[in-house]
Amino acid sequence: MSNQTLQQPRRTTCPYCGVGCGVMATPQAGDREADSPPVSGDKAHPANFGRLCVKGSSLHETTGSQGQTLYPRVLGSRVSWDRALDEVAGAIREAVESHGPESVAFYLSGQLLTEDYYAANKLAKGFIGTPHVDTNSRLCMSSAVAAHKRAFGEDVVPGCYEDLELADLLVLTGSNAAWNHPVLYQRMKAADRPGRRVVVIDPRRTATAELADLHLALKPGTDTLLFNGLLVWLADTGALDRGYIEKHCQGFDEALAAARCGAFAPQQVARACDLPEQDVVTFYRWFADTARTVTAFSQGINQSSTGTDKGNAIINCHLATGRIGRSGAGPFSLTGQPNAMGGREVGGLANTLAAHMEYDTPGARERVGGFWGTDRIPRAPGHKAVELFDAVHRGEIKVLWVMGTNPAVSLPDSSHIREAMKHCPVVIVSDCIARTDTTELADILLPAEGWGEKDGTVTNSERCISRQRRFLPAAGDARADWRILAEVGKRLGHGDAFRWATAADVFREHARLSALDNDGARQFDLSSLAHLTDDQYEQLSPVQWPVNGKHPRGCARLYADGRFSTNDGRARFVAVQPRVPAAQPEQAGEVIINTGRIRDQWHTMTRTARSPRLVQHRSEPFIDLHPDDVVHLGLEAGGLARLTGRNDQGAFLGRVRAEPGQRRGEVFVPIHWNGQFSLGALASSLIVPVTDPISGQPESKYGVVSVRPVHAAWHGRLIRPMSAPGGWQADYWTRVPQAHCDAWWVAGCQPVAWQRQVIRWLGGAPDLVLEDSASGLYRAARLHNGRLQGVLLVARRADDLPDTGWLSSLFDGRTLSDQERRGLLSARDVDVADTGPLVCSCFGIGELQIEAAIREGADDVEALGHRLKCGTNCGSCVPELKACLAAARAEPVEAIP
Ligand SMILES: Nc1nc2c(c(=O)[nH]1)N[C@H]1C(S)=C(S)[C@@H](COP(=O)(O)OP(=O)(O)OC[C@H]3O[C@@H](n4cnc5c(=O)[nH]c(N)nc54)[C@H](O)[C@@H]3O)O[C@H]1N2
Ligand SMILES: Nc1nc2c(c(=O)[nH]1)N[C@H]1C(S)=C(S)[C@@H](COP(=O)(O)OP(=O)(O)OC[C@H]3O[C@@H](n4cnc5c(=O)[nH]c(N)nc54)[C@H](O)[C@@H]3O)O[C@H]1N2
Ligand code: SF4
Ligand SMILES: [Mo]
Repeated sequence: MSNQTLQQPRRTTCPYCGVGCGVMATPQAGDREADSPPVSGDKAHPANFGRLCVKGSSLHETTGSQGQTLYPRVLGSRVSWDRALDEVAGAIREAVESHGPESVAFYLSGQLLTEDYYAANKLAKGFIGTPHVDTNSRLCMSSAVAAHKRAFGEDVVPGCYEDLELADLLVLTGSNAAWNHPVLYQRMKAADRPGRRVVVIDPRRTATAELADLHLALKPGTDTLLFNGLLVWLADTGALDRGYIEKHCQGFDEALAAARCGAFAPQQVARACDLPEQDVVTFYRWFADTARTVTAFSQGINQSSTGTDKGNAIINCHLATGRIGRSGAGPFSLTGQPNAMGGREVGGLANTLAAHMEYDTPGARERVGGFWGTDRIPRAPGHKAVELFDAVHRGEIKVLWVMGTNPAVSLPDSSHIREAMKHCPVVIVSDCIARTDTTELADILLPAEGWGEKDGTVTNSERCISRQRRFLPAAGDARADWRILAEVGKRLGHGDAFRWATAADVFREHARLSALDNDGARQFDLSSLAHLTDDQYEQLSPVQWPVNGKHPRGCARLYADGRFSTNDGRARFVAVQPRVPAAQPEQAGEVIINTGRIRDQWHTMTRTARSPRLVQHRSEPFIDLHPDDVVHLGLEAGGLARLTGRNDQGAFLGRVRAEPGQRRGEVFVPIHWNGQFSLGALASSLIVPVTDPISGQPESKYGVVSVRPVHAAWHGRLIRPMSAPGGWQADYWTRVPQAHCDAWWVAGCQPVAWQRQVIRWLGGAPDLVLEDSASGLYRAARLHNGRLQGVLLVARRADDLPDTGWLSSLFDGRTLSDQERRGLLSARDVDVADTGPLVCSCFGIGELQIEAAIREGADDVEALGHRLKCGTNCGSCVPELKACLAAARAEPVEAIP
């Protein structure tokens, strides 16, 4: 056994969602291209107790250095670090001298570690003196942040994960936790017991709704109406906690009066939200009757032009019933990114200063300036993300440094964003992945260390700080983001302020700042961690802030004593007037667009698409519509359609899926595909930059678009070795990365003379061809020295194309056997059975296997799990297993002859 395999696994934290699961990973000394051993869940971590979802358990498939940013580049050419850092510092210095500090801007990310984030905030606000530092958390959490601040006086999530298990009523609104916070969802599910109820509020019937006793498929954007109605119901049915309201809160009468201004009786609410009245009443009754209620909310609440009000309408109901900071009770904002919370702690948002101190907190500017040793801190907040890129577009920003985010894909109105970056004199991009839609726009590209290569901390949704630990050597010359920032700080003449040797040094400074003059006014206080030794930092166990004299081991629930972070210690009710999105469909063919996530991809796919396992669950961009809409809009399930925005801004081309869980007149599209993976399937290109007036968060969940069928004359699959040259063209394509090759799903609107064109597609003349022009079938394969160089499969209908999993496996460089050659054009090993489309990613179980098991008597999910193991790891395919079972029940089992 080699030394390598004898290495002890290291504890680290998953770099994806805000659940923040602990991961065990085995160090790789030297040769990182060797197959990394699979990661596993950390049984000791309080977020997951050993569980991982499919994204977490595929992490080892995403760490190879192929495709990573290896070296710094200036205008495309590889340069030394010295040169790159000189260029960055030089550009910043010049911009500040010629145009003032406000001509420099930073756009950061909730995927940076706290140490990176702290360094960026300190360099920008403290030493360059620009207020224009914002982050992708603006698109994600800023409405929740603003709601917390309005209600509690500080951005605090009062509860913890255990509350989601203890709650007797669990309300999940605007959250598809089954797919987006899977391990937490599994915890909620495992906590199921008689009497526990779950309400899911989401216009779509999602996988999460499987857990629901009541699903409220409300009209998009109407959450405030629903919760305002609830507040009135609570008041009118004697369900208020008057004592709590009087002792610990302010502003109740105004909030109630505001709620009474709109539609508030269940019947009116039902009409306005487009829900059955009985369902509204049931929800209100359950809420009124259940002391232990948690309302968990996510992007269906935050990503709205009224996101902050939606958040406060929810919090109002919890304050009114005194259900906050108690076990099993509270409003619970589910954070998206792994370190969205850490970024909020350091002050990464443009409107905050540092360590939960605001620009307008009396004395804060001077206090932070004194601590950092600077007098350059700006006086007022800077631009929020959408405004920031508008300023870039207007030419006001001369140097833009984008770090750990892909704004060309994720910000609304992506063509405007791309134009802004193209025209910006100097765009610096730090990313661990070389080719993204944003790195393509970089003048200076900096290789950042990625997960596994870097050291630091992240804070999850329940305020739990965990260590991310290095277990891989850096790819190429990559460096940690905080180091890059510190080097630039030094070059700008601020050596003293950036003299950190390790991530531990940065963390201690961050912890000391949180403690500075903190007499309990700010809950965010890490004073007990300010003097960790290097060793203690290395060993740091997960801990929930605050971590201070009062709570030396951290604290699970805050505000239990009813004392909030406001000046007078009272929470604030916020009077909210319901507003609904302004744009409405008017013309025939117009529908409401909703955008969001799928189970197995992470955002812009830079990392998750590197795992062949993760591209199988949904392999191409899709458009979900109600089956009735598919018919009356003249579409075809399995066919293609194009969405276009008003004024022809943006477009989305994807596969139509008839989805009974969609409301009529509304489509859902995934946010993940972008220029690296598809032709024109950029959801954000269809989102107009309407933002919440308080938080500045874009309304990414809502827009009006037209939908039209795209009539394809043919559909195809092209499989080529990785990075094979192109030369072919199609009206539709999506790249489906495989382990040893690339698969392209393609379609065209005009017939193609394949005999002539095939050379372009396969990079040479085919060796095997099968053609049936009557049925539109064409199949060809090319070999070189017995090795496969390309396969092209074409059919008139997409449904007639075979699964290509087996073909893809033949590109591993082997010389094909006769049997394999014989199977090429039928796309399957002639001796092995086809398993059908993948359902369970964890165990690689396909639909045909599941159907066979059902025929053999497996009659529920447990029985399927018993036989095939499907659904027994992360559990996120359970809804699909249920659908297979339901479909089988609906079919006549066997006709008796
Ligand atoms: N697999 C996966 N997991 C992820 C991520 C990922 O990219 N992939 N990203 C992470 C990040 S950063 C985030 S922010 C979270 C997001 O996690 P979620 O918020 O759960 O994710 P979304 O799919 O964006 O949106 C949630 C739901 O809001 C619903 N919705 C839309 N409009 C409304 C409305 O008006 N009212 C209500 N009540 N609901 C509405 C949508 O139909 C959708 O089902 O996920 C995290 N986890
Ligand atoms: N229409 C629509 N738009 C949305 C949303 C939506 O629901 N609908 N959701 C919004 C939300 S909630 C979010 S969070 C955003 C997410 O959107 P983005 O932040 O743009 O998406 P990611 O793909 O996560 O981009 C992260 C980038 O950082 C890189 N990276 C990873 N680790 C590191 C590191 O340690 N250092 C550096 N320097 N780089 C690193 C990755 O390779 C990747 O390129 O999208 C938002 N946009
Ligand atoms: S639930 Fe989130 S944090 Fe946990 S393994 Fe999955 S993606 Fe990672
Ligand atoms: Mo997010």
